[in-house]
Amino acid sequence: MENLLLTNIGMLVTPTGCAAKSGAAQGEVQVLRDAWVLIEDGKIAEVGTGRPGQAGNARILDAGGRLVTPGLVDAHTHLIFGGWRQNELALKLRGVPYLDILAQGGGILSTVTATREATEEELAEKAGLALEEMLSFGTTTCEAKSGYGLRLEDELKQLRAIRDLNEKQPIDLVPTFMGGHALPKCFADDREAYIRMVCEEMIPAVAEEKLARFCDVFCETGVFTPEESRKILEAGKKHGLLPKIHADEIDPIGGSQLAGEIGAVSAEHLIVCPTEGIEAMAKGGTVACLLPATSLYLGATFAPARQMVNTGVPVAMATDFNPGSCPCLNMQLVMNLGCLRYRLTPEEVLTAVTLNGAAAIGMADSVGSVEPGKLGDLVIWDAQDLNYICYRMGSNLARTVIKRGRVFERNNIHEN
Ligand code: IZC
Ligand code: ZN
Repeated sequence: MENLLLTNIGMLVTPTGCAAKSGAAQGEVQVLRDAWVLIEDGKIAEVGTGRPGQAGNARILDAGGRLVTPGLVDAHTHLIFGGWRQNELALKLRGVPYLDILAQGGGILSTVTATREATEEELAEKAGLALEEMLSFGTTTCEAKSGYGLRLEDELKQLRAIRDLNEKQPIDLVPTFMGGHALPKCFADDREAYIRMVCEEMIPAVAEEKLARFCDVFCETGVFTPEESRKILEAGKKHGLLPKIHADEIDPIGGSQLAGEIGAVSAEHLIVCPTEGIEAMAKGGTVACLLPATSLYLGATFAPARQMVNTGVPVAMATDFNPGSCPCLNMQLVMNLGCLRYRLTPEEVLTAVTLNGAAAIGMADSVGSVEPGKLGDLVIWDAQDLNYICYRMGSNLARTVIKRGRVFERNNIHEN
């Protein structure tokens, strides 16, 4: 693999360390001016300022005095699905709520039908296009959930598509099993039977084939109760799948409290998270993975991010890319909303979309900051400083994306 010396960095801004940052530390980032980064064998070998040492055989890339940050970590996506749901836009405009569309057999369940109809290759090909676009926006690591199969063979099909994609394209993918995403129609009269199937058939099979690192569940009114969610997450734990939970997205039914109690690695959404939930997460060491583009898309309120930071809960932010509540791949929009709607500072936002995102998916020891030993994942921005990328909106400011030392230029994101 070619080594790379990135020179003439006007400003290198990065959080530091291999663990999530909370409280005041979330806003404390390292700023190096006139910096350089040496990447060897896909990993960061050295970071310095002033004149770089010998480049050896490394290719030299001049950053032109621009801003450089770590590659962005999108810690929450429903990447693998068949079809889209543009038909729901008209329903939304008529005021039909998200959970009503689901209760009528639409929403997630319509994506389940389309996903069951697709082959593993078709799912991978479609998701591959999404990943190309994500890379062009600066995402270099991405979590990807199953949860549109809701029966063994189709959940495995989604997770195998993720495994295949992980080998075929540059973004590192972290797979999550989410058989607990919705109750399939045919189990409407026997919820317990479905939950038993998730716990006793799907989770063991997923673990056996090593297809996922995490187990996630949608704890929500009309979907899974906290008790049912606990059962699924405990079963996952028993098989080595670390717990994550969709909590307090629409109704505060106890998901965030459960997250803290069972030591979930992350809790997702948290739009209507109560104070007790925030305190439970702080105690349980749970990362709050906030999804502001979903709030925007649902016309909902925004999660109490400032209260979380003040209470010592590390805040991460991600896209929630999915065909229903957030068909968005752009982490730069997420950063805008982090400032404008959560009122976080650009520094807190940067930590949320890099190091804390990495911690939310168990990757903080290898990505999320620009430091020796971590992967050579960086973005050169069409910007002079961090404020600029949080302030501009609707453009793609990621000029060059570097993934494990490979260089991808914007304008059709070809490697060169
Ligand atoms: O397909 O609607 N919230 N799951 C929980 C989603 C949104 C994805 C979807
Ligand atoms: Zn989600």
